[in-house]
Amino acid sequence: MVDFVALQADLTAQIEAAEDLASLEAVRVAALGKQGAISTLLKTLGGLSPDERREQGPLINGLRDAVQSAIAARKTILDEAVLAARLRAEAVDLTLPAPPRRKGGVHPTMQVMDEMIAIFAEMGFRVAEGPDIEDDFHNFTALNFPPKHPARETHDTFFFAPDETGERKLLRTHTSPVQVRTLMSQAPPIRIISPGRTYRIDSDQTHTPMFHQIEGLVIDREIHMGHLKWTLETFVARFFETEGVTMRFRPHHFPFTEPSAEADVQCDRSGGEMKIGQGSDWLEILGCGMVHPNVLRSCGVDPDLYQGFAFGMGVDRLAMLKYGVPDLRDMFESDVRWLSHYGFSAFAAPGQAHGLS
Ligand code: 2U9
Repeated sequence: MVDFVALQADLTAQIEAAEDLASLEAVRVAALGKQGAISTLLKTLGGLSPDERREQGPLINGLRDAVQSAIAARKTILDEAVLAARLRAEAVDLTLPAPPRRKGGVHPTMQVMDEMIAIFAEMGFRVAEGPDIEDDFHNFTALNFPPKHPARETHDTFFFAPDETGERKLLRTHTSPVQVRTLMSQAPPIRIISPGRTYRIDSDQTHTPMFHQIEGLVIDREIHMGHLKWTLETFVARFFETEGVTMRFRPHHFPFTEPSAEADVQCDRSGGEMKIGQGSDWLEILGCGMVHPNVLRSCGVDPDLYQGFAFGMGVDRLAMLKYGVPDLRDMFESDVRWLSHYGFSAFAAPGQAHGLS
């Protein structure tokens, strides 16, 4: 005769003693597996008489149910212990300092752009912006470019495929369309600068297909070249952080200004280092001129009532000059090691509170 009470007590003790899931599984197989003690007992039921079966059946089934429940209860405890151990092992101490990262920074072009904006803002200029994708009218025609001007040719300008109306949009080759849009939508007096990206099919040691410009425009009654000269000399002195600078204005030609000039700043290139405001060399830094009457007319402004001056400069080149970046192409490589060397802190934005650099 099987002692069910003793067998249940023995199996329950083994279940309680199982320290881990593998030991518990071994107890389960020994009791309930194919060859297990309880399974063997269940198989004997078939050979018993109906009376014996009626007596033995509930005892064996009761034993099986009790052992199954004990195993399930123990498994819950062991599962929880496994989870708790894993959580302990994988815990992350959020109070630890973050591992050091490679430092980025504000790109010299953007730093110089902000410096220029700060200087012109102090002089009463407002920032105007416009789209990078332009049309022929705003980029060329309104600016007095003759129909066959070389700058319109496909080798200088990125043109899009013609749309359904046959119009070819383009990537602006200068930020001048911003001034055109301002002139067409606002009445003078106007005093704006337009910083932004510009595009030309040009790629060599000193040119990149995308570059940054700041242009300026002043329109009012009785504006003359004296205003232009004072504005640019004041800007250049502040930008290069020198007391006074000598500038040289050389006659030039632009379709949109008349007269036009290129402006150089006095510098000293001897000794390997460029010094602005002294020496006997000249450095070209910008172009400028009095707005052409045709441009004013194209934009709906009466040139007999209003005049103005305009100027334009390349920001990337001025950033290289001011901060000693030797190679233009590095400016566009997005190399974070380069940026950690030449970049600026995002907390040192140029302005009245900080100074310029
Ligand atoms: C309007 C009227 C006049 C914008 C001007 C320049 C002179 C100039 C170049 C400098 C270096 C471009 O980046 S660069 O290659 N720009 O020399 N730009 S005057 O004249 C305007 C613009 C808009 C309505």
